[in-house]
Amino acid sequence: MSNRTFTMIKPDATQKGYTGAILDQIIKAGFTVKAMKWTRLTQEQAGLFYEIHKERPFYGELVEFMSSGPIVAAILEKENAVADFRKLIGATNPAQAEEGTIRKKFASSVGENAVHGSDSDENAVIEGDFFFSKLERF
Ligand code: FUP
Repeated sequence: MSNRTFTMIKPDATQKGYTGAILDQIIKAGFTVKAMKWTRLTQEQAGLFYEIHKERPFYGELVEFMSSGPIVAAILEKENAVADFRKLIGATNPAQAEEGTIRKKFASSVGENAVHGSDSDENAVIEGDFFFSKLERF
């Protein structure tokens, strides 16, 4: 069990002005920010980040959406970070997300679902390394 996970606040949420409220909920849930940046992915970068989903029917749409506006990328620390963060954000489809979760409150659809959260310790490391150098982590 690792104590770090990786998140992105997605373009739907940044563009609706939810960044502050989402970060507030994350921090109040006990996560500490180890790295953070406000940036925008090119289509190529979004395609690389989601390469694992390349064969899925929604890949093109996902790449288009994730490069459509700014995002906040962050590495978060907390005991049991990956599982606890997945619980905090809720199900991929906001219609199925539990009451009070970030996706229930801020997401509008399975595609435009406000936040990303790593699904394993291994992917948390890969995804954090995609965005942050050693010099950008504290
Ligand atoms: P999650 O781990 O909850 O982010 O969800 P998945 O790994 O299953 O999917 C990754 C991303 O693909 C989701 F955040 C949104 C997108 N997606 C779709 O656009 N359509 C789908 O049917 C499923 C996922």
